[in-house]
Order: sequence, then structure tokens, then C-alpha cells
Amino acid sequence: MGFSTIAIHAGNEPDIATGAVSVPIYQTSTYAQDALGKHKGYEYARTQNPTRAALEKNIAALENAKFGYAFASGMSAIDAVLKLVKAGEHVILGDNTYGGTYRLFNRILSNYGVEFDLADTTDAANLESAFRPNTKMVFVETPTNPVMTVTDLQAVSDLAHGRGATVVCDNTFMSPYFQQPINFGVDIVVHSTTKYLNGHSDSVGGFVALNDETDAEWIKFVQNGIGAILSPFDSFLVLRGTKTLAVRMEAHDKNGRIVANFLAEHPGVKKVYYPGLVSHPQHELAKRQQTGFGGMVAFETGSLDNAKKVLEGVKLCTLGESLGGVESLISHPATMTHASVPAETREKLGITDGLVRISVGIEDVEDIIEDLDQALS
Ligand code: P1T
Repeated sequence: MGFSTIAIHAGNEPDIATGAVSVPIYQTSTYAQDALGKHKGYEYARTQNPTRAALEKNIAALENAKFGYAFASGMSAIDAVLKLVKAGEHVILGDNTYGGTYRLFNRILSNYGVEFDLADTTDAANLESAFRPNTKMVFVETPTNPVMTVTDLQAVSDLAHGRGATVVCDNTFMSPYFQQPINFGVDIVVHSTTKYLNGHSDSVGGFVALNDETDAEWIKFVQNGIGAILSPFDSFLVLRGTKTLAVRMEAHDKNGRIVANFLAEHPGVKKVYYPGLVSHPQHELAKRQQTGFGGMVAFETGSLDNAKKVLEGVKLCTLGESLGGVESLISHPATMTHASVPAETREKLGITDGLVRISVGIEDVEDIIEDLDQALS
């Protein structure tokens, strides 16, 4: 079956009780039991909820995974995956990830004995030297937030599996429409569903998709045991969002390419970070691994002053955190999404004070270009 057919139908069977075509929001905290130990498969809503179960089936299918679990946020999904790692074990973390992911390792997990090192995962040799005897996991984002570097998922998976490590990929920027990491050997896929999967900037959520049954049992145990579950209403919203994922991603991609090319030629822009540009150092890899380039574009304005002029000069694009919604959002990674990354690491990665990030929406692209043009001038 094709992607859109799966997106529209997986998990979306008509409601057994009423025939409702749209999965109802089962807004309940508990379920009546027929007799002691006799129930319909639902005992308590932290443990099971039919709306959440429908979404879990849906996104797992889109990621080509057997199992899927929906969480209260992208961060809680990532945290649940890190519960596969014990004190004294080691994780290799891609050196550019969402700032909150870095903060989770650096400020929280480190307090519980989880060891980690940053590595430039775009370079296999570099990655190889980061392995330690106790390395349990390699965690990458591709393309990365915000400088859009691309990691070769098959190469990383081959290397990590040779060392007995699990590979996790944050697929938030591509969504399963443009990239299915499991097809390249990745073991676990995580998402912030807050972004493209929901797509309308009106819900915060996260997802874990995987094939290994033992790890899946543990993730499910953590989901219930810690309780950072996605609510029935948010599950409904994301389930509604994924039905149009294909058409939205096509539109984001079309606009993203046009905006990236416009910026690349603009005299006020020093550098553009977008894997769809032939000038991107990993353009060929991106073409191989992704079926599109998406709507995330970052660009260098040269200084904080220039960045401020753009960020405060836009009229259509909204200055704000987050991404992946239908509306164009513009942000300043150094002081917003990546403020928790040390200044010298930011500088090394290209997350300068002059860097601006746009989540290109699906408005008429001429209007987005006109807005950026007037802000840049
Ligand atoms: O915000 P939350 O749903 O908890 O997701 C965290 C997260 C995880 N992974 C990636 C790649 C992300 O970009 C994010 C959240 N990012 C932003 C809020 C942002 O503006 O970049």
C-alpha cells in the first residue's frame, strides 16, 4: 500500500460501537470491568486508551515499524528511549541535535550515571573513535536542527551494530514521508509529533517506533510506569494530522526549495543550510536517503544585529519557537532552541548569533519570499 493510503487507514478503522469514521476521543480515565479480572482490554487510561492506540498503530505503520508508543512530548519520548540505557553505560550523541536533547543528556541523564560523548556523526571515522567498551547506544538526528547536516544512517547502523550498540534516529525534520530510518538499519525512531506529524501547531507530543520486541516491551513499560502519555485529545489531533502528511510535506518541500534558492542568491545572506541545495556538502547523501528535502532552512546573516533586523522585520512569518506547522515560523537558534548548548560548541557547529532558522510553511510561496525580501532589505 502507498504512503497516503496507510496514513489515512492504518489505525483508523470505523469505531466498533458506533461506526464513527473518525476515531473518537475516548476522554475517560478508566473503564468499567465486567467482573474481577474480566475487561475489554482496557483497564486504566494511563495504560491503554483507544484513541492513543489508534495513533500508535498509525505512526508505527508509517515508520515501517511493528511497535509504536505515543508520549506527552518529543522530549518525553526521547527520555523513554534513554531508559534503555543504565548507569555506567555510554551513549554517542550526534554533536548537533535539538538543544533540548543535548540538555537532557548534559543536565539530567548525567546525574543518573549515563555517560555520553558528542561526535560528528557525519564522519564515520570520527564516530568509530567515539566507541567505548560500554557504548550501548548511538543517537543521531538527520538532518540536524538547525544546521541541517546529514548522517548516513546505513553506515552508522552497520558500524554500531558491529559494536553491539542500538541506533536511534530523531526523524522529526523529515517525517516518515521523506525518510524511514528503519529501512536503513536504524533500530529506534523518535519524533516530536508537535512538528510535521501533527502539522498545525496546536499540540505537543512525541513518538517512539521500533521493531525489537524486547525493547518495545520495555518502552511500553516505561510509558505506563512513568506515565508521560499523549492525551486522548492530542492523540486525535495527531491522527487527524497524519492523514494529510503527504500533501503537506510535498507543499513544505516545494516552498522550502524555492525559499532556500532565493536566500542562496540574496546579497544579504552569507550562507544557506539546506540539503536540497547542490552546494550542501551532503547533497548526494540526502538525495539517496531522503525522498525530499522538506521545509527547514537556516541561513547566516553575519551578525546578531542583522539577524535581529530579519527576525523583527518579518510581517508574515511568525517569530517563535517550533516548526513543522502550516504557517511559516522564524527563529534564532542561538538564543532560543539551542540556548542550552555551550557557546563554543554552538560556534563550532555554525549556530552563530547571526544564524536564522525558518520553518517554511505552506502559504503561497511568493508571499513568503516577499516577506523575507523586505525583512532582509
Ligand atoms: O518540543 P517537543 O515536542 O518536546 O520535542 C522536542 C524536539 C525533539 N527533536 C527535535 C528534532 C526537535 O526539533 C524538538 C523540538 N524542537 C523545537 C521546539 C524547535 O523549535 O526546534
